[in-house]
Amino acid sequence: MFAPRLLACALLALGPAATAATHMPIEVRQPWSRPSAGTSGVGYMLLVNHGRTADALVKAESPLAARVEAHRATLAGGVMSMAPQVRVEIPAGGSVAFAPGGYHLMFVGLKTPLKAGDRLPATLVFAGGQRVAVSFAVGSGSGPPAAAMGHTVARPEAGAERTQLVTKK
Ligand SMILES: [Cu+2]
Repeated sequence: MFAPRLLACALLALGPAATAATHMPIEVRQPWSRPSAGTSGVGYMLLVNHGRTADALVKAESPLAARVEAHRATLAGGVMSMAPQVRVEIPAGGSVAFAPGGYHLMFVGLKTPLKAGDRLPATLVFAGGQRVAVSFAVGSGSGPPAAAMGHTVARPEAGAERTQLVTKK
């Protein structure tokens, strides 16, 4: 019979994806951004590592920017400076905040200006092999806009919860 065979095919096709979900320890919480300055934009978020081993953000890309860099801002002698980061470690069971005055993503060479209410799409790549699609909500204030609240991008965890990608427009 045709139908049961088709169902088996569908199950086979879904198999690998379901398995991959158990290897996605990183959760991205409240990704948000600010209106662009010139052709540069920023990205803030909280990276949570639910895994039992350390992981690291090693790459980021966006269809709206020429390149995306991880930076760390530090204040020394009253001068704020930014240093590019090759990788940002996230300890096992820990988290790293990307927030004003510290770590942030820098979107270089934006193809379109960002204003409050916009969304900035990006893909984050982790040392463990996980790729997470993120949609940064652009706000006008100094903290995450309402649009970023409860905007969980990826949920991991072996068994307990399924990984889900939520992309609001
Ligand atoms: Cu920067």
